[in-house]
Amino acid sequence: MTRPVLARAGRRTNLALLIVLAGAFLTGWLAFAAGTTVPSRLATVGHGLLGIGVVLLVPWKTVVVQRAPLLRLASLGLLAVIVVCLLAGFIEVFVGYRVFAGLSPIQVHVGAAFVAVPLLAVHLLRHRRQGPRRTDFRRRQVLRTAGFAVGAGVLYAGLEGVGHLAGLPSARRIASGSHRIAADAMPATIWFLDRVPEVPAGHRVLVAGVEVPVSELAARAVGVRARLDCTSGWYADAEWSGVSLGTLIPADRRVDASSILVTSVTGYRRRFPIEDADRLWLATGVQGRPLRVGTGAPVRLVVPDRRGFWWVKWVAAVELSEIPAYAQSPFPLQ
Ligand SMILES: Nc1nc2c(c(=O)[nH]1)N[C@H]1C(S)=C(S)[C@@H](COP(=O)(O)O)O[C@H]1N2
Ligand SMILES: [Mo]
Repeated sequence: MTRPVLARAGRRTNLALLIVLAGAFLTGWLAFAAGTTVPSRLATVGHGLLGIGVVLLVPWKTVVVQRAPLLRLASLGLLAVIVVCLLAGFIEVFVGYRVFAGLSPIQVHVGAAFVAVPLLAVHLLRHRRQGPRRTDFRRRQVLRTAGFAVGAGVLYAGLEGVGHLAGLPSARRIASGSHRIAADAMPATIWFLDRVPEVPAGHRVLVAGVEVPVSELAARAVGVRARLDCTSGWYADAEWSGVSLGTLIPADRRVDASSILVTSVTGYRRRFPIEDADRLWLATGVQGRPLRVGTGAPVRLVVPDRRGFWWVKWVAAVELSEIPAYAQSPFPLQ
């Protein structure tokens, strides 16, 4: 027996779930891309609302699943990874940054989302004939959708309220969703497939065609306060010692360039708009000490207002280029 409100579960439930999942996937990436408060907040709040939207659709989807004549393996797999993804997401928000078996909740969350994509593709191919119909845009449907959105908003606000009252880590997370750790506790972090290299003593960085010894960079360094906000769920405020690229590369040499390409000895690279030169720092120390091997020794980039994956470690070269900064993968590939 199905309760009356759930009796209408069907094509529209599936469609709503698809839209909410696609939106969650997109806002998740946007949250990783954003570096400053307002875009970060918009992306993470949107992501949270959509995640709650998935949970709210569970009763209806359960009815749909119960009616299905046959459950395919890909569909069951999809269900399992979405459950893991949601659980990891809520753990990230309410429990905070923890490392279980070498993985943080966000890493499990993102990993599960990745696995979900091909499974969802198979599932959608099997259930193709469920597209929108003109009747979906009738007043009653629009009102139902609005009611659903309000429900997600109320639940979101309620969960935030509970977090505040109970003093949970969720109440202290910043706009990007990251949780604070002490500067001395910053974990050496690899974006994806990169490896910690061996950088020989006497390393020199090629800065716009000029070889600069690390000792010279260290001698010219000034203090820079910056927040390293990693996409794996933590951030740390620290005092770095570095020299800005604006100081190292005279303005007249920058006039014809569109971007600055910073490459690691590992090949890991990021490209920045030329206007950012004064906000890119070649750092040789942090908190009054030289860098450690895992965290970029002898020299790494410090980029206030950009997420951690922009902070190229073990810098080999800084090049001026005519290629615009947007002509690169939005996220590193190694
Ligand atoms: N060469 C290189 N630089 C890199 C990475 C990497 O994998 N390779 N990871 C980035 C990421 S994702 C972050 S969060 C910071 C982490 O810096 P840390 O190891 O000092 O905490 O370095 C960035 N710089
Ligand atoms: Mo990161």
